[in-house]
Amino acid sequence: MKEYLDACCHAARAGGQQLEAWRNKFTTRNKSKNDLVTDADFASQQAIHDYLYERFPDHRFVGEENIDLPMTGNTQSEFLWIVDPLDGTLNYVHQLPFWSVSVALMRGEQVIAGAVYDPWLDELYSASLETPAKLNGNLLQSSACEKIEDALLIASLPTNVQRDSTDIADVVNLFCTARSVRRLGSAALNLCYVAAGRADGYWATNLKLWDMAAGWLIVERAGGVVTNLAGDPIDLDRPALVASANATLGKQIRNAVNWVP
Ligand code: 2AM
Ligand code: CA
Repeated sequence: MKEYLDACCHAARAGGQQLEAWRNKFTTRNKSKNDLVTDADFASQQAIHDYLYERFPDHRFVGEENIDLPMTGNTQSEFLWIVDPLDGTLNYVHQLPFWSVSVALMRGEQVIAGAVYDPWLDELYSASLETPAKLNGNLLQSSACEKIEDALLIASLPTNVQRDSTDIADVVNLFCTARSVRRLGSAALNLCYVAAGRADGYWATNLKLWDMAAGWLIVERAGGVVTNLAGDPIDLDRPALVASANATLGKQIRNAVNWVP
């Protein structure tokens, strides 16, 4: 396991180096309205892939950016690397310092190791099934907050959120129930902030696996709880989640977003 965790950390840093290198020269294009991708996303994914391919040529690889890479062709291995080479591209493009690289390794249906790297602050979050969550080598512990009225929460909304959607109704109810709510722009880092006790909970309805695989394990290994909106295990095909510092708070967040006006 140690070599896998070590590889997650190295790969995330390798991606982060590319993001730093491209920070003042990238070009941007729209994948769809308000959904951006830059040269930096691709350079980071390539660097992560090349590093992992050298160490684990038989493993499988899925990254957010669709490029043809040797590891993506391997359908045999039970090991699957799941990579978001730049989580928070919109922030990156606007030079708002809240973006990250997320690298996770799944064996079968289980995430066994993960790392999230924030190049701006040089903060590396990591965890494995056999290792507690750490930030730059220091142990992480989620917060002790058990009351939603005392909680600082983070929420994510879909890229082109609709005015009359349940997402908007739910986030309004969170605003009226929690101490406050932030929308920060990188799901992977949001999860790490719950693990670190910088936020007490995080709610998102429709993430992608690469947004949350590493952060999910990091929250759980820091003592936090991650469930779907019903309090059950997450559906990996369509991850909607509540991550919370503890189960007591998680239930209150779920109640708030399942609220019917
Ligand atoms: P937000 O946190 O600013 O709302 C993950 O890469 C980021 O993409 C999320 O942090 C979120 O930004 C945004 N995002 C895009 N589509 C989303 C969706 N359907 N559900 C949740 N977050 C989404
Ligand atoms: Ca991304």
